Amino acid sequence: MTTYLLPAEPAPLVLEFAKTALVIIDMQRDFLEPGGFGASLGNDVSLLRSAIAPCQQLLAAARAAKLLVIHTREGHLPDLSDAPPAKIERGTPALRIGSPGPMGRILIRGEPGHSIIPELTPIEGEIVIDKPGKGAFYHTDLGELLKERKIENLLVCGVTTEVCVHTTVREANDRGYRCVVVSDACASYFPEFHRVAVSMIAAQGGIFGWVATTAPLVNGIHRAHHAA
Ligand code: TIU
Repeated sequence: MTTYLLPAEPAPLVLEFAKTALVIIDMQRDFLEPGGFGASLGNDVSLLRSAIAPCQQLLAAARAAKLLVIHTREGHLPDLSDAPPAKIERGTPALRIGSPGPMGRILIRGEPGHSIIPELTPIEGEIVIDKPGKGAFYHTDLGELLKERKIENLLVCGVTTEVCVHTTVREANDRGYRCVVVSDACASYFPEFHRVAVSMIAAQGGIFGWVATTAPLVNGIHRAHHAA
């Protein structure tokens, strides 16, 4: 493994892949398929599907190059003890977190809707972080895990751009990680929010991190891997 100068906004970024992890945020059936949490909030879940193929390409490249891969899942314990009442109370009562739906209880760990979509199913050796919040650091062991592995850079993709991707990147940025948001590998139920959320990352000299696209990143991972 070696380094690669990634074309990115607001400026190119030197990536040392041995210190870099791919973080795939919440690519779960609950957000991407009909009948889950995303749909219960009134969203058109088909809008998230554009992120699937780019996430698959990033995942394939990361696996080939043996990069650390982390998948996250948003969800709650069956007894809802980790779900703040303020989070549950929102929305139509029949469609709230914990209510039964076509993919099992909405946003509950262990239910069919909570699982990662089949296109991106984790394989052995990949880390799956279950998180009760929007950010992947809140009430999880992600921080310790990244420290143990001496990770400095996070390549972040998944859904949704302005909610769980943004919250995670903000948390990571404050913890000192260089975050690269892979714009075409993220998606939102609101295309305008996606566009603005991506702009916010790289604005002000990269106030939260960097923005790149899948193709040069995948090329860079392959090139660095074959040069090593
Ligand atoms: N509603 C929405 O856009 N997102 C979430 O509730 N969670 C995640 O982004 N994963």
